[in-house]
Amino acid sequence: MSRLNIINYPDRRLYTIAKPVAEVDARIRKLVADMAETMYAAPGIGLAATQVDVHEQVIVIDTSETRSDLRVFINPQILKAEGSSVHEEGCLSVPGIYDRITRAERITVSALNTEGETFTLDADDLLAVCIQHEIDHLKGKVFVDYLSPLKQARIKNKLKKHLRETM
Ligand code: K1U
Ligand code: ZN
Repeated sequence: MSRLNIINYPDRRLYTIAKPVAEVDARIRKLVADMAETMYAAPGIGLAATQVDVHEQVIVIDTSETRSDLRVFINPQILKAEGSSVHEEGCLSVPGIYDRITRAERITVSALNTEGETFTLDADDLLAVCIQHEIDHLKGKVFVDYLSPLKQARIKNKLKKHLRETM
């Protein structure tokens, strides 16, 4: 397994729309293993392939306390979305920035697993938030895009300043 480099906002590559995976093969399983290693090391509770500059529809998530419940979603699709709730979100591509985002409270998602089999999952709470956040990445959307232009400008300045200070 290898740790992958995570692209930082506002890199334009984060705005690429990911293509569906044509075949779940050894290459995709290696990508999943590398993404899981990268997510656990970061540490994060989710990671989309877009964030590691691979523009195919692959997501890994582990919202468990014990960090022992890896979930993999290949070609995910939200079949149903109900209610709305506000949750504080962060993003490994936007380090140090957290803000409140409104999303559907409960979702039903279908996807392929690492064997290429279709499954359907009902999700709520943090898992539902995380799945929606990661599917947004695959669509070329970052959570800060939901914030006001003023907040977005402040975040870009903060990240640029941080980059200057660490170079
Ligand atoms: O997509 C990402 O960048 C991962 C992101 C997922 C996420 C977090 C919170 C709400 C929605 C989506 C993160 O994992 S940010 C880091 C984080 O939240 C966390 C890290 C370690 C332990 C617990 C949480
Ligand atoms: Zn993110």
